[in-house]
Amino acid sequence: MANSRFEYVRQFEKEDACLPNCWIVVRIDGRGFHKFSDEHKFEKPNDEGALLLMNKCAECVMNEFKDIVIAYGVSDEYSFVFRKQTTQFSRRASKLMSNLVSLFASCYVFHWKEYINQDVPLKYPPAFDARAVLYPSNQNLRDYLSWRQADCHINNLYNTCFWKLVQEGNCSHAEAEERLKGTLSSDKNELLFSQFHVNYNQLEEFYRKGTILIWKKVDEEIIKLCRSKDSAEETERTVIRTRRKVVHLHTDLIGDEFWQENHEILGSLN
Ligand code: DGT
Ligand code: MG
Ligand code: MG
Repeated sequence: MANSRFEYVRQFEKEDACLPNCWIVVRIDGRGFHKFSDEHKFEKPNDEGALLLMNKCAECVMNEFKDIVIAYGVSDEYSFVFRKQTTQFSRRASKLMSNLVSLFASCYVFHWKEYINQDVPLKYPPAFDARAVLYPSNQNLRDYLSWRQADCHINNLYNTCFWKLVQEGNCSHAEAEERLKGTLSSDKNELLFSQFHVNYNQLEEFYRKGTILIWKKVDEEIIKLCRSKDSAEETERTVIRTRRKVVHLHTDLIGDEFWQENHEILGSLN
C-alpha cells in the first residue's frame, strides 16, 4: 500500500531501545502520596493494607511480565528488574515503563476494596511515575537494590521514632522533628527503647526490610478427574504439579546470603 504524504512524521519518533546486556530496572513511585495517604487515612508510619495493596499490584505486574526476575517494594515505590537478555517490547524503554506503570495503577484501583478499609472509598484516581535505569554489572544491580533497602531502613527508623513521639510522647510535629534532628541510628534505637520500650529490631520485618518478590518453583496438589478404561465413572485423583510462583520475602538483600540462596536471579542465563 502506498504511504500517505503524512507518513514522514514517523521520523520524529525517537528510538529508545535499552542497551543490550544490561539489567533494566523500572521504578514506579506514587505521585503525591504524602497527600494521598493522609486523604485516605493510612495508618502512620505504616499502613498494612496499603502496603499489601502495593505488593498485590506488583505481583500482578510480575505475572503479566514473566521476564521480571526480582521486584523490590517499599512505601509508595516498586522497582522491577528485567532479566539482562529480555526482548520484551524490543527493550524499548517507553514501552516497558508505560505498560508497567499503567498496569500497576489500574491494579491499584481494581484491588483497592480488597485491601483498604471499607469505610475509606477511593477519593480520587492515584497516579504513579516511572523511570527506567540500566545497570551493566551484577554488582551495580545489587548496589541499586541495597540502596533502596537501606533507604527503607533509614526512613522507617526515622518515621517510627517520629510517630511514637507524636502519638505517645505528646510532641507536636515540630517538636518531634527537633528532637530527631542530627541523631544517629544508634540514638534513635536508644530513644525507642528507653522512652517507649520498643526494640526496633523486633518490629515486623515487613516494615523494616520492605518486600522482595521473586519466582520460586513450588509443588502444588491439584485434583484431577480420571476415567478408567473400562468404566464411564470418573474418579478424583490428587496429583502434584510443579509451577513457578511469585513469593513474597521480607529479608535482608544487602548481604551475600540472599544472593547465594537465590543464585538463579543473577545466574548466567539471565
Ligand atoms: P512524589 O513522589 O514526589 O510525587 O511525592 P510523594 O508525596 O509521593 O513523596 P515520596 O514518594 O517521597 O514519599 C512517599 C509518601 O507516601 C510519604 O509522605 C509517606 C507516604 N506513605 C507511603 N506509605 C505509607 C504508609 O504505609 N502509611 C502512611 N501514613 N503514609 C505512607
Ligand atoms: Mg511518591
Ligand atoms: Mg516514594
